[in-house]
Amino acid sequence: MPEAALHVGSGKVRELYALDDERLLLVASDRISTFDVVLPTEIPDKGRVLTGLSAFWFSRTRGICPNHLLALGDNGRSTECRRLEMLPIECVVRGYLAGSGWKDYRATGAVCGHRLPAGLDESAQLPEPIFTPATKATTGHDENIDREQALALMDSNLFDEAERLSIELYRFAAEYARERGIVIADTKFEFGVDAGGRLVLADEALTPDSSRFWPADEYRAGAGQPSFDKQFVRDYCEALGWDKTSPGPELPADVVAGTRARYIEAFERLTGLSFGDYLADPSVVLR
Ligand code: Q0Z
Repeated sequence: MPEAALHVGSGKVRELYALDDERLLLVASDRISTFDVVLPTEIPDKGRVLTGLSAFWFSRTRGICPNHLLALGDNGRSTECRRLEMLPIECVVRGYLAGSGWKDYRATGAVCGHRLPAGLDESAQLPEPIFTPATKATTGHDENIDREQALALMDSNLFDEAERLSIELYRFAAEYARERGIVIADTKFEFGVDAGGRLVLADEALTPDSSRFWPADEYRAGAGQPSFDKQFVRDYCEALGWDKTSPGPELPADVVAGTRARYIEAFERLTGLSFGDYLADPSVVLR
């Protein structure tokens, strides 16, 4: 951490610092959340895995759209990035019916104004990926919105371009990940606008914290799917009978070790690199 960096924001498991007027430092901690609660036990190297994966995707998707990444920290957990004017919406893409998408579909037959075929099962793959934007809740939960609601918050040309880029990024990553045994059921992108008015992909991208990753070999529509990364944590918390209010439970060593191994497995499957090589030199994900 540079001495002079000013703290400008906290996420559940990340911190944001200002380096100067044009640059931010995004730092991913090893904290883990489940059922919307940050647990008291950390998963060693989780922040490094997510930082490395995000940087890997930024590097691989430069041909689709520019991104905010300027440099990776030597510690593997921080990203130096361009400071942008962020869009007021979360750019969510869904390829499968899960979470609030499944809930909304069951209630109305549509998600964010996208009318879907009748009779789809939970976790079903959609005929085409859909763009399902959400508001950025400062407290509580993001709310799914349709195009018209989004246009009350932002310019229509920027909305259309964010939709097009989001779908293209998702298609590219989902196809790539599927060949490596991971279903990316849905994902959330955040875009900013640079001084020239161009859309730039920002924040973290295509990580298990910003997406639903499912093990492809266990995928079967008609029920909820196990999480690629957090399933040991969820199973442990469910077995405890914890009421899902803060504070969450401490995790035992075997749950920590199993979960850490899953994060590293996701990193290694997707990047084709050994995580040890990333720790020795984080720039390996950028080549
Ligand atoms: C990202 C967030 C975090 C708390 C602002 N390149 C950028 N330019 C301007 N703003 C942002 C970015 Cl990435 C920006 N967030 C989300 C991240 C902690 C909030 F690590 N907020």
